[in-house]
Amino acid sequence: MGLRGSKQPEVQVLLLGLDNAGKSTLLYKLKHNMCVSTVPTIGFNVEMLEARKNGKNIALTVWDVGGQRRMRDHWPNFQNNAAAVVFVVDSSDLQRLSEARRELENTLRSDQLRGRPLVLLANKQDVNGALTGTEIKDKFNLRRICAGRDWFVQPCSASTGVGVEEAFKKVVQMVKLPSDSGTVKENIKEAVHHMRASKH
Ligand code: G3D
Ligand code: MG
Repeated sequence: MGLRGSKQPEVQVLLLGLDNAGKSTLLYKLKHNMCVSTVPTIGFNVEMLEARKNGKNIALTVWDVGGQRRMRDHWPNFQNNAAAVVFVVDSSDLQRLSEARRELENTLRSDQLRGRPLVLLANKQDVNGALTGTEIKDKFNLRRICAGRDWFVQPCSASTGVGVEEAFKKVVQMVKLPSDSGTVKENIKEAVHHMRASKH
């Protein structure tokens, strides 16, 4: 059973990236197709999105667990059941590119995420001077750090919406449906409990 009691296959997607990369903006754009003004995420945002894959309706639960430094320690709690990783990069913030790259490399090193597909979003393409998707791909040395998994780079702008739909479609195309999602709910409950507890 899914989180809302539905029987459709449910896959977990981790939305990661440094703070200010545009994760929350992207999530709300996807969910509501509108721009809302975001505040830095403390804790996490989660949205369930519907999609079709292999002729079935599926539910994608997208976890935006907050990119702030102190939240990054919690990322592993969400990695257990992740079917895919979406990593958002602020392509206009050249000063933090290497920090973003390091963070991505660390994430991909996780055993729990082994072989999971990665969609890298080269966000903020609407900003003058933003690096292109190809430039980010090269700077991040993606071909090397993504050996052994499917990966794809999608340029986008979470605020204008350009490229956002394409990114979502790519994620749907790349995720593998879980053969058994029975334990997913329990693990999520546990992670949420842990996050709540650690806020106090
Ligand atoms: P985060 O959730 O990754 O921390 P947010 O990032 O979604 O909160 O976005 C951080 C800031 O970047 C926000 O600006 C948001 O409007 C802006 N932003 C997100 N995506 C884009 C984009 O594609 N283009 C541009 N130009 N800005 C974007 P504020 O000013 O509200 O802090
Ligand atoms: Mg946020």
